[in-house]
Amino acid sequence: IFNTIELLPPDALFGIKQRYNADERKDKVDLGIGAYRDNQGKPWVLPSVKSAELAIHADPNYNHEYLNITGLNALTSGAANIIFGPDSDAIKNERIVSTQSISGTGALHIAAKFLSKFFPERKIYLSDPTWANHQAIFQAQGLVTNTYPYWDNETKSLDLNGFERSIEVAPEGSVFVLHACAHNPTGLDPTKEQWETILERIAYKGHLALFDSAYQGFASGDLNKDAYSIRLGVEKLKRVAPILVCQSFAKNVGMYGERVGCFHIVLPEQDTKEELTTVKKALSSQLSKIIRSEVSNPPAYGAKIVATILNSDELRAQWYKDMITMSSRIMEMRVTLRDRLNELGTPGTWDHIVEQTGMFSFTGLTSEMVARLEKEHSIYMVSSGRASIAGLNKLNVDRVAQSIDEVVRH
Ligand code: PLP
Ligand code: TYF
Repeated sequence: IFNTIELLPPDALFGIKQRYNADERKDKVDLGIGAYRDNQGKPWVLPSVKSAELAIHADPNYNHEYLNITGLNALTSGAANIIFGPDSDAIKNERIVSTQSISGTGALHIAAKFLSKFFPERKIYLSDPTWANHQAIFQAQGLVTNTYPYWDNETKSLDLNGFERSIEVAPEGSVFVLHACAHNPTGLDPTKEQWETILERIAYKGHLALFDSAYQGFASGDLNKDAYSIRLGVEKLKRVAPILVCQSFAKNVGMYGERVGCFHIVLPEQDTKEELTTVKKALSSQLSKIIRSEVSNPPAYGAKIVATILNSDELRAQWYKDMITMSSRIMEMRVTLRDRLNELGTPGTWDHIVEQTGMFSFTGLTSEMVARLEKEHSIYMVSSGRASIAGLNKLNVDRVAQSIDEVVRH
């Protein structure tokens, strides 16, 4: 009975990784999947993580018991503190319901399940382009997805007019999925002024804002700076509508495979304390029900590591340094690649590589150029021209620049 089941093509991103792994050329370069690499091209365990692991194992009560359905409280509260900020009015007034999730993807999945259960008619608006998994996660729950203009290919900048027009014409109460910072795949974020406009329009039209935060602190090295859009959203919508936040610790703590994340619902101000308590209890019970039938309870080990860091002044200070190590190395590689291309006189302009932020650069290379980089130069990136800058290092950046120069010219 299974013999007629259709074969699907490999996942585009993981397919790149497979081809890269199978490539026997010695000087191959992986600019595909977004994962941080050090200057030797190796995965990096953050020093703050190593210290937290030592502390966890030294605890005489160390064990592998189940967590609660909603996860480790020390994680969810610490996570809310860093994302909403120590002075957050929403935290002080206890307007937030939080639960642990299977990293950022799991948080998006909880959001999608929740929306499909209570608001199945609402359309989900995704940026064009966006992280490939967004569409799949929402559509898998039967939700209808739409796109809003984001990247203007001509100017390599934000299509704010197109974005605003989508907010204007979307049916009231639509869900706008917003990349909190370090937009994947373009590396292009709205400016502070543009965020003001976007969030004011969303509030005015009574839409729901869903922030996807996968790069807080990883993008700029500064947790506060990278949470600007979310905190502004919480402020602008506090009398209007709830905000959904999907928070990943894959990149900023390097917890990729440990699957540490949180899902938060920030409620608007309520008329009475009783009302707030009632709605929070109801939401928490519903999120628990979703999680119980799917994963029963979230994974513990990575959650303990991140919670240990978030709740220790000393480890938090080390973590801030670690994020600066990662973000500044990436920035240095952006500058080096741009400079090399300029020195080579490679046709085109390359400043956007430096202006973009986070893990990725939307290089502007065509899919044909990307295919030639892979075939002729053993350099792997996404066919859209997205390069994971973290895959560049001092040893390979010159060769990458020369190879780009070659495929652009010929
Ligand atoms: N959202 C975006 C835009 C991402 O780029 C990522 C990871 O790359 C995620 C969410 C979530 O990833 P994870 O499930 O590994 O936390
Ligand atoms: O966009 C990328 O390259 C990565 C892909 O759990 C990815 O972020 C994202 C999440 C994940 C595994 C791979």
